[in-house]
Amino acid sequence: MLTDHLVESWQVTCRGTSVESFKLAILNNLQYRLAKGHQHTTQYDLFQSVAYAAADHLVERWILTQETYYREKPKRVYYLSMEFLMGRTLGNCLINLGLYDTCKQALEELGLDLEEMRECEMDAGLGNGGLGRLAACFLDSLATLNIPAHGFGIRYDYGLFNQKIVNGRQMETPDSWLSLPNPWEVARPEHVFTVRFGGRTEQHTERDGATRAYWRDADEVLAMAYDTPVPGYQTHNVNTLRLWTARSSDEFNLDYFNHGDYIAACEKKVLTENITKVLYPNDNVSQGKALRLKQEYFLVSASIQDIVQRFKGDFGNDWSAFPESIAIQLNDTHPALAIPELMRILVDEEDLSWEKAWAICTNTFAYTNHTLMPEALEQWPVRLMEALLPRHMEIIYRINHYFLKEVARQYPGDVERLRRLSLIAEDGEQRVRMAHLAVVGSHKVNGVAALHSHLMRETIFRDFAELWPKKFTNVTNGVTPRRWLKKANPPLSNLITSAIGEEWVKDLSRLRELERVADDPAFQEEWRRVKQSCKGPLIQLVQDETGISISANTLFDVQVKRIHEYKRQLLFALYIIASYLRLKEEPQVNWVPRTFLVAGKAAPGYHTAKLIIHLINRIAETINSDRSVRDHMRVAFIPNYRVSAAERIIPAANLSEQISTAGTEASGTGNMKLALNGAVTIGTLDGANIEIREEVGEDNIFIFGHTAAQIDALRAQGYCPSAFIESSPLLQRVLHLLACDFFSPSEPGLFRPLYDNLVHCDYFCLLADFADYLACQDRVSDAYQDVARWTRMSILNVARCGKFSSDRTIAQYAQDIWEAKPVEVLPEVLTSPRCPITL
Ligand code: 26Q
Repeated sequence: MLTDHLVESWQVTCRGTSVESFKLAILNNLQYRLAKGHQHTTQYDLFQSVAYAAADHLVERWILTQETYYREKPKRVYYLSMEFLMGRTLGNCLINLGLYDTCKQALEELGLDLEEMRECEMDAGLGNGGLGRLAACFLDSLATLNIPAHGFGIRYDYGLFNQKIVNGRQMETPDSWLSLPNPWEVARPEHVFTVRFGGRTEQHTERDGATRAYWRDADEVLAMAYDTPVPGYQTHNVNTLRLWTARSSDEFNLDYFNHGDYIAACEKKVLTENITKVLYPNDNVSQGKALRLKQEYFLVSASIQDIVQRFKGDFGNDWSAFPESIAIQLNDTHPALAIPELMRILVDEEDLSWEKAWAICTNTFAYTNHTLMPEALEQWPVRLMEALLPRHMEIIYRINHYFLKEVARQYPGDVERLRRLSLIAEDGEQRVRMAHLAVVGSHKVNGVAALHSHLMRETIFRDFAELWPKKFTNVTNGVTPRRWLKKANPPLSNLITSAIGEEWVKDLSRLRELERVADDPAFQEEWRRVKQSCKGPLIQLVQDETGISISANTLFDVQVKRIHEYKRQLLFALYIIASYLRLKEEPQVNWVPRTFLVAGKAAPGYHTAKLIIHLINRIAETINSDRSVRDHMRVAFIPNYRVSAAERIIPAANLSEQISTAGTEASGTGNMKLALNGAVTIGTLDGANIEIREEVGEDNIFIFGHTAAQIDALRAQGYCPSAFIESSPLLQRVLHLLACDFFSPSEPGLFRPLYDNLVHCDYFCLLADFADYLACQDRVSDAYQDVARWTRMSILNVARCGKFSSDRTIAQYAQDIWEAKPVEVLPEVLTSPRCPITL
């Protein structure tokens, strides 16, 4: 009976892709899911109704996808990440389903506006920056390429903080993104795993003579799953992002309840659930906080248990099938405890020999490194590990023992090498080197851009690369063209499609066909009109958020990314000050009016980064209120940079600032998004900038500054900024303005730390690159004045950045690292369910 009805409802909903049925679905949701009539309906109610209507379309495909994977038992990819920076979902979901126009029209007929509705959606900001957004782009590409994949992460109650600017300073407020219902997630209370912390270990010799380890007296926390569907573009495959939330377990509190201490029981419950309360807001810095370690293990333990359970459902105890049917990718070292966790389950719980278990592990895991910055490399105190994860610490010691034994065999007597390679750092407090654990426990280790992968082999993993040269590889990052061009920039997408068709959305290399029209005056004219039209929404955003008016008839010079010294927002600020000085002193005939736009969050405890934000805001105030220059330049710091803001800022940019000290930015992905939207890059030879130059050609990018090798040499000679200061009178005057409180007259000494740092240390070599940067900016201005030349550059940037699609990146991971193949969910199966439900 139920089966018949399900089939019937299936067919009804399947047919429901008309405007009429979409309208009906929206109204049904409003009434029956949200219990709202015509009165008291909020914008968010309407958004939810639309979101549910869209999500309902995903559900059939989602179920079918999971059934297909279950039936065909292909190799599955699990992407473990502490961060998934998804942003908003509605627009993307409608685009991937091919229902955008249907939905738009349905809403229009109801007197509603889809754009307005989309603005109601909260960003899912469960990430800091590049690493988290990369994970989100990868999910989109995995689904689009029909690869059976799951994302595993944490469902933080609070994502990355919201940034407010108060009197020029960054203030943080909590991001309570779940305060309103999230229509995309499905709670799975039946999918819970117990995660343990603390306690002690015991070893027992069993009757058969084997010793076995037991982990006793641990505290227990439950991990409960929330699933979000991840649709591919123009495919029926819908993958899953599974996020874990911490719930206290009853057993755990029983003691207190039995003793009648209700409040203590509740306190313990609250403490337990703190594990998934908040995302740590550090980007590229590892703070050794115990709660962060707990979060990492919580993600790892729940995910590995889930993976093993599903494996056993599919293959029983045929453990040899494990690495053939499962690939686990570690997004940096944050989930590296997955290695000892899988060892623990296989050896302690499933009774496998150490050797067998180890072979399974190393053939299953692969590790992506995202940074060479020493302060970002995770090292956890052994003392903390022993207290929190006593059994894992033993396993790590044992891994290290066998590993160092092998090293000693290959390099007899080389004690220094053993010290360098060890999983345990012994200088000062003993610490576990998570990167070493990840390298030893994986069969592949990749960097995220060619230069970064090269430097990785030469620096932090030099000894490992000598030991296992074939383990190390490069997979250059990419971004999803669905979100970062089709969705973020409809005017440009439409123009591109009108010129070359829409194949580019799934095969970004097709953008090359634009080269044909790069010099066509009529096409150029259209291109400029479209680029110009993208500025409107950004102008509005800047006005609303900062009160600053900016003009579309200026060059939009944009630096958007996390605020970090190595990214050198301060160098951008110095250039803005220099431009101001030059304009005031010799009103220049060929100055191109510019709007300088900066956005990005500073980690709350990172004082220098916060001071840089403050400086940029003070520079903005000074310049924007100076009548003699304000028609030639404006400056704005756009608060609360996040995915949805990026989608508005990036399409409007003319110039993309990618000016990190060479050798510090692993890849960058904002550089790719901006180039894909027709911004021309000014940048150093760092990260993926190098590959962008290779693709777009030297004539279509502005490169300046010392190379990574030159920076190295500079530092080796004992870099001293004074020589660079002495040789540039302009630089001296710029620095003087910083030192003499020109931008902080009412707060003397405010920016002195920035000045002192530059003049005395300048670790990131801003002053060494200053002169070349300015000269390069002058070349930019010249190029921009030649309208046809600039337009051609803009078109060629788009035409030639097909390489930077995350589809290409994922295809490479699938082939070189995971050996995973696509499994296409067939649409004809959708219309005739062949899986009768038996009750
Ligand atoms: C570690 C331990 C404790 C607390 C926080 C952290 C932590 C959190 C986030 C360490 C690092 C990160 C983020 C790193 C990151 O975003 N790296 C960026 O990754 C991008 C994708 O590969 C690259 O494009 C960027 O170049 C790189 O900076």
